[in-house]
Amino acid sequence: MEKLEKKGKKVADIKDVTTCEATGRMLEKARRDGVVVAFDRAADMKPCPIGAESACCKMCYMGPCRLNARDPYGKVGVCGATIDTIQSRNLARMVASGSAAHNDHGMAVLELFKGVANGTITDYTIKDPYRLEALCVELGLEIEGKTIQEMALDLAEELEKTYTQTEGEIPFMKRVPAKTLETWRKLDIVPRGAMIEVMGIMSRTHMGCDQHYENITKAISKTALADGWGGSMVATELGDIMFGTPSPVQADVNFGVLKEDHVNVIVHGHEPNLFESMLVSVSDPALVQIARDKGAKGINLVGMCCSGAEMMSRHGVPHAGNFMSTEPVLVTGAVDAMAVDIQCIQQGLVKTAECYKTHLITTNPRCHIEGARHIEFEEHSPRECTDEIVTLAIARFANRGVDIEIPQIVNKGIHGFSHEYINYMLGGSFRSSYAPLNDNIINGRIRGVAGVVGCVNPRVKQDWVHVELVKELIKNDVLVIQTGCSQIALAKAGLTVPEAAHLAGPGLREVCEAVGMPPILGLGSCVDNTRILTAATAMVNQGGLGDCLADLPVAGAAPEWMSEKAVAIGQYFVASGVYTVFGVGFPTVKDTKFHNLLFGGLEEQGLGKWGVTKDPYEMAAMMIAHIDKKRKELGIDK
Ligand code: XCC
Ligand code: SF4
Repeated sequence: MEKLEKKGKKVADIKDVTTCEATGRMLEKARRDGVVVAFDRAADMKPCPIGAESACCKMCYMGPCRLNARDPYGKVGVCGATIDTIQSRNLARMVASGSAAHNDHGMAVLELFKGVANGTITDYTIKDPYRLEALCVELGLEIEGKTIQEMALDLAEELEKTYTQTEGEIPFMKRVPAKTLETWRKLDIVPRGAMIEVMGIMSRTHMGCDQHYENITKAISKTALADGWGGSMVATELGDIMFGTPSPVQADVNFGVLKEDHVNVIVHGHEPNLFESMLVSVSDPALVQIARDKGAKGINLVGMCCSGAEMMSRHGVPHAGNFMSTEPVLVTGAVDAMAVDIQCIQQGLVKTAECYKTHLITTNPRCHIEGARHIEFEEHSPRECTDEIVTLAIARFANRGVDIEIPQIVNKGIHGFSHEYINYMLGGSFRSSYAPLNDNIINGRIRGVAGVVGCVNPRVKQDWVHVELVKELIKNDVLVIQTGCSQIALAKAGLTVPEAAHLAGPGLREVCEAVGMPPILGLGSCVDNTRILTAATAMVNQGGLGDCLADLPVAGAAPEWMSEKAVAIGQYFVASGVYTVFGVGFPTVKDTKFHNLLFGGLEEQGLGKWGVTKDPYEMAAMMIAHIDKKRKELGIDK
C-alpha cells in the first residue's frame, strides 16, 4: 500500500495529536499499514481562517461574500449584510442543525415509546413504571385510576407537543425554575415546539430576512432551549422509563475491552434502541453457539461515542473509546462488525473498515454511507437487523485474514450517576434543612459544580484538554459532572474511580472519601446533558443557592468541541443561565457586537454567557472565577 509521505502530504506527529495511548499505538500501526485516518486528514487540511471566524456568507448567490475579520466593519456583503448579521445567521444555522439532530433523536425515542405504549412494539418494555408515574405527575397529567399503559399513552401524547406544537410552551417548561422561566418569558425565548423553532431559524436566516443580530440571537436561544428542555430531555426521560434509570455501575473502558478470541461487535452512534437490541442478539444462545462452532469463545459487545456512553451508564456495557478513536479502533483488526446509526459517524470509517475487512453497517434510514452495507433497523422487528449483523460478524471472525493487535489497556471506572443518586449518595444532613449537595456547597467543602462535556477534535490533542481541565477543577474543590466523549476521556485517564479523590482539593476529597464516590460523576451521553439541567434545577428547588439557574455557582465547558450539536448544547446552557466555555475556538470575530452580546450581553439580560480559550488551565481559572463570583453574590464566600 502507498505510504502517506509519498503523496507529499503532511503527516501528524502522533505524540502531538493524542494522549490516548491505545489510539496512539493504533495510529502507528495505521502508518505501517498505509492507512489514513482523521488525524492525518486534519494535518493535511488547514481550517479556512475566514470560515473559522464566521466572516463569510453563502446565504445567496450574489456571493459567497467574504468580510475581513481584521477589519470587520470595513466591508459589508453584496446585499449590505454586516458582520453581525452574517455571524449571527451562521451561528443560528449551526444551532438549528444541532437542535434538529437532538430533536430528531428524541422524536425517534418518542415513536418507540408510543409503540411500546400502544402495544404495537413488543421487543421493548417499560422498565421503570415509577419514573413514568413521577413524570406524569410532574407534567400535570391525571394518573388517578390509570393503568401503566394508559399513563404511557397520555405521556406520549403530551410529550409529542415538544416537537409538533406551534403555539404555547413546550411541556418541560413546567420543570424550569419559576424565576428562570419568568426571564425567558420576558425575553420572549420560550420555545413553542422544536419543529417550528427550527423552521423559524431556516426562514429568518434566508437572504434578506432577519438582519438584526439581537433578534436573531433570541431565535438562537429559543431553538437551543427547544433542544435541552425539549427533544434531548424527552430522549433522556423516556430512555430511563423504557431501559431503566441509571445507577452507579462499574464499566471497563479503552481498546483492551476488545477480545482477540471473541467475535467483537461495536455499536457506534446515538440512539439507544439499536444498541439495546444488539445486547439481546449477542446473548442469544443460538448465535453464541454458532460463534463457538466457529472457534470463538463468545460474542463481545462494545460501545463507542454516545450510545456507548449511554449503555455504559445504564448497563455497564464496556466502551472502547470516544469519537476520534472510531477509526483507530478498526486498525486493531479485531473488530468483526461495527454497526452505526446516526451522528458523528465519519465517512472515513468506510475506507478504514475496508482495509481491515471489518463489516461497517449503517442501520438508520437517515444515515446511509456510500460504500457501507445498509441493513435497516426496524423497531417492530429489531432482531432481524441485529441478528444479521451478529451473523456477519461471526462469519468475519471465522475468516479474519488480517493482523490483530489490541493494545491491552483497560480502565475500570464507575459511571451512571443521576442527580437523585448524587443526593442519596451524599446522605441526608441532620444539621441543615438543605439537601446534601447544596449543604456541601454552602459549607464550602464543594466550591461549585462544573459540567465538562462534549466532543474530541483533531484540532487539539485528543483528551488532553478534557483531562487537564478536569484535574484542575477537582484540585480546586469543584465537583465535575460529565457526559459524552469527555466522560470517556476521563475514564481512560483513570479518574472515574473513588481513588481519584486524592487528586481533589481537601474539601471535595473529604466529601468523596466519606461516601466513596469519584470526584467526577459520569451521567451518560450528550442528550443526557439534560441530567445536568435537571440536577441544577433540583439545586435551585432545594434552596439556599438563589432562586434561578443563573444564581448557581456552576459553570460548563466543551473543551474539544466540534459538532453543531455542541453549539446547540452550549447555547441552551448559556440561555439557561450557565457560564459556558468552549475550547478549540469560537465561530465569531472578537469584539464585534454579536460576539459581545454572546460573551457578556446575555448575562446582563439575566441569562448566562459564553467564554473561549484553548488553554485548559486558563479555562479552569475562568470557570472557578465565575463560581467564586456566584458564591460571593450568594453570600457564601467565607
Ligand atoms: Fe459526537 Fe455524541 Fe461530540 Fe462525541 S460528544 S463527538 S457530538 S459523540 Ni456528544
Ligand atoms: Fe453576500 Fe448578502 Fe448573499 Fe450573504 S446574503 S452571500 S452577504 S449577498
